[in-house]
Amino acid sequence: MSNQQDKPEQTAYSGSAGGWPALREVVRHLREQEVLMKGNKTLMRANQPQGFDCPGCAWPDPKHTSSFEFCENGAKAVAAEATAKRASPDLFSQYTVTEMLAAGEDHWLESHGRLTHPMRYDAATDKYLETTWADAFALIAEHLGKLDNPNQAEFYTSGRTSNEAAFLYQLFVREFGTNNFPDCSNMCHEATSVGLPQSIGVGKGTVLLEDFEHCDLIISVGHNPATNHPRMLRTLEEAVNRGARLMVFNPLRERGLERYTDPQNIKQMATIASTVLATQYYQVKIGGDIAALKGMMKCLAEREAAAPGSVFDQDFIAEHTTGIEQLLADLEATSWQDIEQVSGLSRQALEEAAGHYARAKSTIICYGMGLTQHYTGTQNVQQLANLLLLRGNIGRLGAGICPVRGHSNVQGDRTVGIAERPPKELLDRIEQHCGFNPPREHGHTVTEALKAMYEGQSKVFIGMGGNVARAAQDLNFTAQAFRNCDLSVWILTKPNMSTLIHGKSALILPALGRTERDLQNGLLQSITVEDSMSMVHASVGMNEPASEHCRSETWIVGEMAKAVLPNSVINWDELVADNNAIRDLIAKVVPSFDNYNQRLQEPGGFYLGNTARERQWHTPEGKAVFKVCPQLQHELLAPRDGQLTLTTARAHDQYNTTVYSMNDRYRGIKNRRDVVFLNTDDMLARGIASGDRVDVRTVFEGPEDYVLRDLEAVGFDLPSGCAMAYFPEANALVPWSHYDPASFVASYKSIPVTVSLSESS
Ligand SMILES: Nc1nc2c(c(=O)[nH]1)N[C@H]1C(S)=C(S)[C@@H](COP(=O)(O)OP(=O)(O)OC[C@H]3O[C@@H](n4cnc5c(=O)[nH]c(N)nc54)[C@H](O)[C@@H]3O)O[C@H]1N2
Ligand SMILES: Nc1nc2c(c(=O)[nH]1)N[C@H]1C(S)=C(S)[C@@H](COP(=O)(O)OP(=O)(O)OC[C@H]3O[C@@H](n4cnc5c(=O)[nH]c(N)nc54)[C@H](O)[C@@H]3O)O[C@H]1N2
Ligand SMILES: [Mo]
Repeated sequence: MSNQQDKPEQTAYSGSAGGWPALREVVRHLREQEVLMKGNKTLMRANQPQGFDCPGCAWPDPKHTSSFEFCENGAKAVAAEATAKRASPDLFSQYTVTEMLAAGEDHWLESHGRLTHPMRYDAATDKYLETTWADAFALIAEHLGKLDNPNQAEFYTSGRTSNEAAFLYQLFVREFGTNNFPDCSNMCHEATSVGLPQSIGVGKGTVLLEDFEHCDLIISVGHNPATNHPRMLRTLEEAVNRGARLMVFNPLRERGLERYTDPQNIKQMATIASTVLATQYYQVKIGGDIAALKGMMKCLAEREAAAPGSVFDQDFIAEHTTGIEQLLADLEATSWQDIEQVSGLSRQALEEAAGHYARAKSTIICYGMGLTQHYTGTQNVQQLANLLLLRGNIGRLGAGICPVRGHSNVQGDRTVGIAERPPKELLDRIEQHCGFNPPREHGHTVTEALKAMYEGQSKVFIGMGGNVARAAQDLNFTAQAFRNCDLSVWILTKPNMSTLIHGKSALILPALGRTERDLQNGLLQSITVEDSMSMVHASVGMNEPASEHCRSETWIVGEMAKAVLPNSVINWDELVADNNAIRDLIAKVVPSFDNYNQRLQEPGGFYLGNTARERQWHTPEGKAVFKVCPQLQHELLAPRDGQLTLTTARAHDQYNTTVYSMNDRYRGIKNRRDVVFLNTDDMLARGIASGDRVDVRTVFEGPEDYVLRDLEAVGFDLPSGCAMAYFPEANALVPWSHYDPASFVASYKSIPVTVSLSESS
């Protein structure tokens, strides 16, 4: 037991983000994956005009022409794919699936490296056995053919899939007859895709990189670029060096947002200098963003009322927006007491933030998962739009909204048709150009797909990349959902836990990665991707494939389609033989892709455009809309005795469910992930000292007990009432039913919990 008198210590990291430690880590990871020579050459080609798009994040590159645009975590993503290690049939012959499950985590499983052969689950031996592609497709055709209704199958996509493969996939699935496209963005930026169209008529970011050269304020809400988008730090640094402010809203004091040393800046590296990034840092309470944003808007409204025209852009509001009266009435009705209590920020702090915003000529708001993964994720996003609209900060140089996307092509996949609620225009164009009538009925998001599988309504799951059994909420519910399936299929580069939590029949199919050469009929193929700022560019892999049996995702979809739809109206062989042919078809079907192949020749690719950036508002009202959100937070998060709100986030050494190592450098954590970060006053109140073992239990009214036992308590700089644990381990704490009803994104970042000393300690 701890000594109740002493306040527990806080863990912290004193260095800057980037710098020498980042370079050392790159070398260590390359060595660990046994790819030093090959990896170095591979890295030289990342995000280069003739190279491949980095499979890390979706942050754009300056025209794809800079000398060496890669980063520590991009390098790790490349090394993970270019690894010399192999998860061959030997691995699967050594263990039963039950033994592998017991050995227990993705880190161990993925450390075996790249998949080399198609594998089929054999129930008699409880092992995955080598199979052929032909037999695998026959099994898929048999199961899909048996269904009473095409809506009994789920077709998942994780966001690394290229535009070409994603387009073919949606074509196949729609010809098969369903819009069941659960997608990683359903766990990610779906709140953006649902919320922004209602506010500004488009579900994507409105800024381009050049806007960062002209803004004078950047507001960063709920994202951690030093870990998840390291290349973005250079953009932020350049803006700050130019004199722009960086104002951060984040419950955790994230070191990477405070100080940065650019590993590609020789002078900074030599002098161990660093740039102070965040000029203001507001440690908002978890789930307190609506309150903070409404607090800022309330201040602005008060100033505007005192001196009309001094704060709001009245001309813009009059010409381009609707709903200002309702917004002002709602702000008036919201009390300072509630705002302060829910946000955890004082009125004075919010006045200060509002003052900086009111003085800034042009403001960009960047945001990530800290904002979207809440019960109120969609409304959170809409409050950002409100704040920007008040000062006309959408649709002019140096201003706009910047959702920082996750997977490197998650935005592109959606654009080319991976959509469970597809736009009518897309379906009409498929009907017109592809020769079949696509289904019009809406399909399932991840949350809905899991329920359908759990209840036995959906019987087949096919995953194009990803690791849903770990990434989705409610690990037990999700596991049962997969086990209830008649067939589960994973098309992957590496084995992961989802392959072990399988249907009655199961397949693992090995895909080529983006760094690898894709030859079709002897011709080298390029693929294309869309970054966070709607720039589309080509990517060409040049590494030797991990195995002769690894196939491109386009080939896999084409062969699957031929097996499942023998009377298909699509000429799959012609499309699969040449990605240019796929792009020609995309150009006909997907708006804004005219002359796709020609436009790819432009240096850095081409811009898809954004109507809100042009101040054209494709909302039902024909204007940008101030969306009112009367409640400040979900009622489950209201303060109750002893209850804390837990958020989940990524450590520095992981890519989603792929854990590279057990370290989290910028938060001072080494060699472990079984931790929970706590406020030191909250620890003191519970008699918990740093290093004590604690149990974290979800406050949940229902038969299940959602609990993580024996985590190590770590004192950290975060507001009282708040706690943080790592994704994906903490998904065990998120009940299935805890999601935003508008976007279906699970509330991964606001889980009501109690924390107490471990029963076992
Ligand atoms: N190296 C690496 N790169 C990645 C990924 C990866 O795993 N590793 N994942 C990719 C993917 S798919 C995505 S979506 C992105 C994710 O990138 P991020 O959006 O940065 O994701 P998280 O690590 O989940 O971190 C979210 C941040 O939100 C803060 N936060 C938590 N709760 C709240 C809250 O209530 N309010 C506010 N204001 N902030 C909060 C946390 O403290 C944390 O700093 O990165 C992409 N890039
Ligand atoms: N608690 C909590 N849960 C979360 C989140 C959170 O912040 N907190 N974040 C959510 C978010 S933002 C996301 S995007 C999801 C991520 O969910 P997913 O996208 O489903 O998960 P990943 O871990 O990115 O998928 C990793 C697997 O993809 C495969 N893979 C990698 N590259 C390729 C490729 O090029 N082709 C193919 N076919 N396969 C490939 C590898 O085999 C690897 O095992 O998780 C969500 N879950
Ligand atoms: Mo994501």
